[in-house]
Amino acid sequence: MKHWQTSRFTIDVTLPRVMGIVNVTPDSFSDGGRFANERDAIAHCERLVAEGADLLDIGGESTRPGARTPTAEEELARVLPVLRHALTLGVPVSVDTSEPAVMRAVLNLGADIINDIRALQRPGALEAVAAHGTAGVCLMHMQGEPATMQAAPQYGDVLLDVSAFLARRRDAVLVAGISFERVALDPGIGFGKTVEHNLALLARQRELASLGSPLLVGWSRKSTLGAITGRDVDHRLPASIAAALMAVERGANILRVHDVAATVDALKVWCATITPAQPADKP
Ligand code: 7PM
Repeated sequence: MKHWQTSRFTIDVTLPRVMGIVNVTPDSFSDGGRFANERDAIAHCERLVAEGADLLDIGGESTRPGARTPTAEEELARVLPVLRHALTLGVPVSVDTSEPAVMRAVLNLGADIINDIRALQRPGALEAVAAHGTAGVCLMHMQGEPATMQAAPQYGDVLLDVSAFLARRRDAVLVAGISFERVALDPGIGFGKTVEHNLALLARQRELASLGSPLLVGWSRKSTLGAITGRDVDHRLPASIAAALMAVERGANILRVHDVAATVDALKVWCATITPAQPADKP
């Protein structure tokens, strides 16, 4: 059984899993303050689990170009109340962070997974996860930093470059004492990549799946889908579903999505076509 080991859960990824996105970044124009956002985020966690999310991913640092980097205290003030509630919902919970102080605090509270778009490259991040001892980790590829990464992304061969980076970061994590079964890898769709780079990563995603770790991918509502369809971010659900199914067909194990119910339905159709082996195939 292929699996992803996390603090409280062993996630069976024999069949594709759905990770629901919970955003707790502040809306700088709403003066409703933290508490309205907090209540909304908690309600959103419950809704995603009811819709069939296998995992929740809580994020408190906006990766939008130009967004100001919050302090660890600000990030924790947003994330902790939502995390505390999410941990009662019966599914593994990951926290999207690159900051070692945030990692330590959320792991202390019981977060199952650290999802780091910087692949534990900040000083102290590797050590923070290693010291905890049982948490899962998702290592994502990004070229550059969110503020500037889309300026002029360049690769030799994007598949080979991303694959080599992920293999190298996984090695670093193993050397730090985090076991192989606790690591998932992610090509980082949209993070320092052109439309063509992102599409190559989907077309040749098998090469990433062959690294042997659970493969997590996020195509949900991303701008490449906007470039292909001409749709703005609120009208990218059909495109997101198409990309999600193609990713699964090419070996993705976990889909990071906004629209859980629709993705779960699409995966039910996909699963119905692949399992079990047809009686006629048996001797
Ligand atoms: C602005 C730009 C807002 C980008 C939000 C985003 C991924 C992730 C994100 C992903 C993993 C989004 C992204 N994307 N973590 N965090 N993989 N592991 O569209 O693809 O959700 S944030």
